[in-house]
Amino acid sequence: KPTVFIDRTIPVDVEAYIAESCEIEKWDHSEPIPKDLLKDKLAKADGLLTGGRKINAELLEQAPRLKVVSSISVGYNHFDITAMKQRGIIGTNTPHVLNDTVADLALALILGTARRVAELDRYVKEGLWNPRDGEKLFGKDVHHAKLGIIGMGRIGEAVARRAKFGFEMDVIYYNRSRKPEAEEKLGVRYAELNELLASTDFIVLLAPLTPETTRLIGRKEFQLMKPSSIFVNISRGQTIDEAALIEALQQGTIAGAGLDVYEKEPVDVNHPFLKMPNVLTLPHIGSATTQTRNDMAMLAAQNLVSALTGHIPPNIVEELK
Ligand code: 8YV
Repeated sequence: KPTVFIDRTIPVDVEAYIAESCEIEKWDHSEPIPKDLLKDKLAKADGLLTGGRKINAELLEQAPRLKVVSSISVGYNHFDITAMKQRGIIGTNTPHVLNDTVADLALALILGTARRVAELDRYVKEGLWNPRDGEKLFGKDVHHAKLGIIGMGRIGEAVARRAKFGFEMDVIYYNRSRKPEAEEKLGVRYAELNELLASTDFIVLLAPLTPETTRLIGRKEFQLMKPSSIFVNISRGQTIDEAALIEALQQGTIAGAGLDVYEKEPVDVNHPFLKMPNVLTLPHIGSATTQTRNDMAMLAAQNLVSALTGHIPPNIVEELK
């Protein structure tokens, strides 16, 4: 039987599924694994089931038997594609099963930031509510507003569907390539990035992290946005210039931000974002529901087992196909 190193806490039924055809070495996610133990487990591993561990040449050098890395994530920026390709190692991810859960959270960030939900929840709980507050409590309308989606992949389409049919928003998108089917079925319109940034009330960044999208949104892009606009990032922290976002928020270049991802995670307790009432800060919970994480773990296990039992896994990442 092939040996699999499970580098992540996974549901018992998923582990049982893997155990039907593989020997299992594991380490749960609660504590960082000691270096010498990681080395020992990698040395035995034909397959690796992981979350966000950096899969680079240094790690692969310690895993001479490795044939497949199966990530429990849709993003795979932690894969060093060149190093994996050089060693003929298959890399897989878990698309589709998390689309709706992540899209729901994107809408939560839009609504929560627009109507100041976290800020005003604290306000009530701190006993500050004054019936004469009036417009001090006002937020921004989401219904019928204009939404710009950067990255019209599967999750982007799920966000557009919610925005169009749930909140009657006018939705435009920017993407590396045009999406005529999405335009047809969802009634969304393509726009060049600068037009999208300058003309929308809400901007949601959903592009995967690649060399091309690293710091895609920086000072120039924030300065194109309307002063009343709200920026939402649910992709990766590195797709923006975080210092430029801090400056834009401090200078009122934009009205607010809803963030689930950061350049450094966990975000530092003294980070400026945590002191800004107009910034909603969530701890990278895009896919974090029980059902979705179980579905992701099972799909990752199916990718892993199929690769180790002579089949072609359904979700090999594009660059390693
Ligand atoms: C994972 C993520 O969903 O799926 C992704 O790309 O952003 C992550 O949140 C999570 O780490 C589960 O592995």
